[in-house]
Amino acid sequence: MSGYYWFEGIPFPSRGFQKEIIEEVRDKFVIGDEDIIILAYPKSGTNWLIQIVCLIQTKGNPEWVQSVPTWKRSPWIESNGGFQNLTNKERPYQISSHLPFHLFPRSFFSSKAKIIYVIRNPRDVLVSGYFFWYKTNLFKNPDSLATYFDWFLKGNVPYGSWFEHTRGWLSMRGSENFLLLSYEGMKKDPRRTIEKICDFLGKKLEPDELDMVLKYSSFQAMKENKMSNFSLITDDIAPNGLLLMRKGTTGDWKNHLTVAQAEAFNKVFQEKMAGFPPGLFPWE
Ligand code: PPS
Repeated sequence: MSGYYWFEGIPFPSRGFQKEIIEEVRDKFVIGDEDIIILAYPKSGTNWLIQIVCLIQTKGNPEWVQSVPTWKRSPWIESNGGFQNLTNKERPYQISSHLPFHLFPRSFFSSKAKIIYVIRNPRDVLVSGYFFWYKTNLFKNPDSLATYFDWFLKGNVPYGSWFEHTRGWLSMRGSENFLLLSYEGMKKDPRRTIEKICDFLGKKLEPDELDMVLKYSSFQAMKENKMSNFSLITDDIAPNGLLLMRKGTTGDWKNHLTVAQAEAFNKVFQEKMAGFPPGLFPWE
């Protein structure tokens, strides 16, 4: 399928990615023990998690998140620009990524670096992705949601199959440097989520600092903040403007998928995600 940049069977955005960087990231990049990694399949709440982690680092002070764009605070390691931004910084790094497990830096697997992986109901991921990518010049544009639905189930969407991505990263469940979060859990109890992240990262916040983290990582605050709402993304990538903060809800898929699509999705989900314990996926 054209409109993507293919690397070893995974479709990447058509601009800003190149084989040499993706290979260097996988084979040579050295992850430090103190680095923090934020990982998610696209449209799962990556930017929200980045905002929370940045605000934890500043103890709730919003100055950093209000003056530096997300991709400079926590660069996506696999993109050309992200790789450059990251390697110009001082250690320890805060790294973001959408990479599937098998393309992530090999050095990570023998490091003590902490990784936070966020999952989201793939039906909502599908709908969020559809309304996001078609506004960009980064991918082949689907002519309808039905087309995108087919592509999603086949894994012919940015970063490949949700099922493979999730299976791959969930193989780290139980490792002490791996924290699993869900978008649904973050929505249900954002305060508890922030506390969990603090515990995992070994950070302590005073109650008023935690209030500030909550405040500046809220949907509304991020939507109004041009450093986090993607309004700084240039016209060549998104000629009609780009809105990261679209709805920010759970279950929006019910407004978009037909009954037949929902049934087909359930079937694929059950087949591909068989073997995981009940309750692991909070939306099921
Ligand atoms: S990306 O472009 O792949 O990195 O997108 P990602 O950040 O992973 O996911 C975008 C969706 O996350 C929603 N979002 C939030 N929801 C609730 N609260 C906060 N603070 C928040 N920040 C981002 C965003 O609205 C996208 O979901 P949809 O369903 O499209 O609204």
